[in-house]
Amino acid sequence: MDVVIVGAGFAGMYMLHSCRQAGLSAVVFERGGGVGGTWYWNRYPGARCDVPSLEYSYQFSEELQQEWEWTEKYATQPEILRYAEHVADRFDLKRDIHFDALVISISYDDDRNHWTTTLADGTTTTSRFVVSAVGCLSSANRPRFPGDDTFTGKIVHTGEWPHEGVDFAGRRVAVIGTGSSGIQAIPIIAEQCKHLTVFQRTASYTIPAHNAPLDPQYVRGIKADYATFRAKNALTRAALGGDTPTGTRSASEVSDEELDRILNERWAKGGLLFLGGFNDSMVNKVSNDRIATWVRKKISSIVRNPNTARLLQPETVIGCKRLVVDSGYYDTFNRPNVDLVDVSEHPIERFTPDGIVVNGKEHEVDVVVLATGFDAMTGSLLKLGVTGRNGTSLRDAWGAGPVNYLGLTVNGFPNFFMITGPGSPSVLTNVLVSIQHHVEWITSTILHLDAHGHSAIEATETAQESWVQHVNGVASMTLFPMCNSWYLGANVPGKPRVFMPLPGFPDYVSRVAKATAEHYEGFALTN
Ligand code: N01
Repeated sequence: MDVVIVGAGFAGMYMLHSCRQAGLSAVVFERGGGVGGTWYWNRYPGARCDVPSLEYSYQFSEELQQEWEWTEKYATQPEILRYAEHVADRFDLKRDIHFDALVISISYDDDRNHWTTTLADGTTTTSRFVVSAVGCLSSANRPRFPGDDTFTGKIVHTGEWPHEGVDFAGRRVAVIGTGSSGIQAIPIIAEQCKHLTVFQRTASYTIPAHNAPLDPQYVRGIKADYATFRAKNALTRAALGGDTPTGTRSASEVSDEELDRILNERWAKGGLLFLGGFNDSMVNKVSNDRIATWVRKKISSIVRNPNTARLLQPETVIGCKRLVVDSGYYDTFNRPNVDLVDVSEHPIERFTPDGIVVNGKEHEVDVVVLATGFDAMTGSLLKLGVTGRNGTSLRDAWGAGPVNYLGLTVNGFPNFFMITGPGSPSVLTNVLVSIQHHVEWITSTILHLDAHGHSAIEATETAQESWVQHVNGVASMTLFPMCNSWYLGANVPGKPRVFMPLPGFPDYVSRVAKATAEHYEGFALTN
């Protein structure tokens, strides 16, 4: 094979298509039973994308983007999975995808300059190139609790949701975790179950989605010139929302009335662009504090029980953990069948056969939903068992945190590429846009190597050292590192604390273009 691709989510699917278009032989190994990646696994009730569907979609085929009809502003998980299936069928991708194919090791052979990928069933495949398309949020973080093996009810994780679904009717349910997954699932589970207890360690800031069916006239308008719509989005820092310009003023300078007016407008519009009402929300602590205070007041105006309202008000910088986009989350705590248990000071002590004990009190439940997130950005990559030159493992090379150049290649791992790897904007963008950028760069780089008689490419040590410094430098100019987020690896005990994604898509794209134009500056190309 020319290329082995790991993962058949949106990154792996497009990588396969792009390889074929370029005349390269390629095969995909996917641990799941179908395409769709994160949308294949995350089938929990309420799962929905927080990027508008007209943006969270491929743009490599004009026919595809014209023919596919999204029904809602924010697409549900089933609809996105149908879209992934449609793309796989339309471009006949499945004939080169092996499903239920768990990769257990990927080893570089120094003498032959090729990679051997081994599956759990012992099958091996050799290839000139390997592309990791494993996704940034695909390795479930499943904390263990004392006694959890004695619990007689059901325990499910949002990121590994049972395909047959979970019947909550008449059941007492616990949700542990209040990030995006928990916050999406909680309102729906509350409607379906007898009683819901939410165990919250850290409150999140969440902004209403104001989801609605898509207006056909609006869709026609976008489709009439989809290219311009896409181009505008790609020029924004997060590669999304080009039609909603960022405010030009500092939140620290406007009057209380003006602040209130702008934030009310953004709240009414809803979604991830809430912080874009001002030009310094994520770089100026004074501005950020004013916005955070406004949101806290908003929460207390919605939640009727003052103690619950107080607990739901986050104390952290707003936006340093990913903002959540919800449908009816705060209002759910006004329901008589929903309780909030604060586990910040008194963590979950243990599970019993019948429930969960916190601060000496047992909460009896039948089902526990772990909405406890992911070993983000590096978890799935490191599970691949990648071994590069001289038998060095990626796990060892990244012992102190991920080190690479442009988030694409690693020194000592020739011809191994990552799509949306750590060190690239990835999770701080509309990831479909980042995926397209990486896929197209990888394919054109392979073609460049072949055209110029090079057999291998990898990052130089110097380039990757300065790239890591660059990523840290950019992150430290923002408020992102100010709380314990998964961006920093802080949610997984023992994980090195390094800010992994790079803020700012357009600047990143120009840096990649410049390095490429300057004869692949920062990469070593060998004959
Ligand atoms: O995971 P999270 P997620 N005891 O890590 C808590 C994307 N996504 O799956 O904050 C008690 O955000 C943990 O508490 P704390 C999106 O990028 C997108 O919700 O660590 N609690 C936290 O509250 C998102 O950011 C979409 O103190 C424990 C929660 O579990 C990312 O995925 C939908 C605990 C985990 O929150 C991850 O979101 C869903 C413990 N031992 C996800 N361990 C959309 O597109 C962890 N927690 C809309």
